[in-house]
Amino acid sequence: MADMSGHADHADHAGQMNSGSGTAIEGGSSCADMTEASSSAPTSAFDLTAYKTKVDIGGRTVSAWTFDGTTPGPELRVQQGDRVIVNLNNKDIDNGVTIHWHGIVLPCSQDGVAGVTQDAISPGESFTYEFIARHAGTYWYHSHQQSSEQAQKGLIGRLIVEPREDSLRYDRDYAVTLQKLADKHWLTNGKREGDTLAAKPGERIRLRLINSSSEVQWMGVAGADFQVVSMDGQDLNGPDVIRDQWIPIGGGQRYDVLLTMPQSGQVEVYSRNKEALRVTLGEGTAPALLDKKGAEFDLASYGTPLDDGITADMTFDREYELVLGLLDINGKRFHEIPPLMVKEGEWIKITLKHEFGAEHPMHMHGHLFKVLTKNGKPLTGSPVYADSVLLFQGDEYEIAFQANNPGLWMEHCHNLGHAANGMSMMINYEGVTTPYRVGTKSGNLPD
Ligand SMILES: [Cu+2]
Repeated sequence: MADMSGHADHADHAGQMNSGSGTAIEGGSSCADMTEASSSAPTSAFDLTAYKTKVDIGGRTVSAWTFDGTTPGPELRVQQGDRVIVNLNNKDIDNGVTIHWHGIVLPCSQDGVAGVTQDAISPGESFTYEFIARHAGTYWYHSHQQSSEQAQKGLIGRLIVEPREDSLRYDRDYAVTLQKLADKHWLTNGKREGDTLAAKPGERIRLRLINSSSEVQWMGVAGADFQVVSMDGQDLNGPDVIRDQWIPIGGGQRYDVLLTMPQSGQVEVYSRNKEALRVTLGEGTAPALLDKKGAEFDLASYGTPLDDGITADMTFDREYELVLGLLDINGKRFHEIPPLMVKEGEWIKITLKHEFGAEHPMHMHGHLFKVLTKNGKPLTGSPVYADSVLLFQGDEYEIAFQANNPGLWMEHCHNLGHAANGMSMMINYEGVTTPYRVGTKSGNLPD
């Protein structure tokens, strides 16, 4: 078994990026053996059952594939540092299910990728996931077996890791899932006419916006100034108070906003072009809405700089370039794309270029990376640490991470239709193997 010792918690982000969850055995090791070491961490245990049922989406009943009968599934809330144990049962999802803990840095065998880190769980079978929730923040979970089909049919849920100490102060903490169910019903927290959340004048509200759909959602806050306090679960440094800006949330991404309720009237947090994607906070008069052509939030110049020593001009052990096309990476698809090889301890830089086509929210498993540059320029605001970066046509980003979590990790577009068409590849540590296989013979189809 891999040595999992020496993973103290780190408050700072540079430290966070260095807190992987496993250490490779000399001479090679199997992903299947990379598990969380025992410890005295407090335990948060859950049972989830995947099954088909009908759900009420607000005055209308539709078919869905669910965890525990709802979509999104149960919100799992844990404390930072907890040992999270989730026993997943598959009742009747014929082709099998898994759970991928999106954004969580965990041991390879717990990543939930069918054919890479485990076999899909057949009907009547179960699998227990176990990992330490090292990093506080807003995460989510979804099946990573035929994920383009299973996530949109409803096999998703939220995972919130509450910080042991929060420098932010707020009175209410709400998570909000933006969803497209069955490829047609736009839902906010499972409701087709938006959600309404209680809030009193003067209260501070933290809203954790999770885009579980494959399409970019431009979200605006009407009726209050706000701060973007976190992206992909990772806090931003010195977040500016802003107003009337549209935030682009790519598929799989999370943005946490913090706002103070006005002395009278409501606050509306809503999508620029999807009527059903909205949250109404408080009571009274509805606020004036944003100009649809108003300013757009830019992660490259938001918040306050903080030197963590990780920059584009530092020395990297390996540098890779990924050119994103319409539905390919470097002109190739799936296993034709050579994996990015890394060795434990190395610093890796990846240049992502999006030359042609629709937006690509590129998601990396098993690691947090730092966004170094956007379109050739270093970020001028807060450092941004994330598990995904959203590229529009013409965009170019440099990102960096330390190879500190041995395993076999997916790197893919989180427009899951794009992933299912080939925008899916691997980041592989040298010497790490897997006993599992992808393909129609094994039945493991992660997308
Ligand atoms: Cu894409």
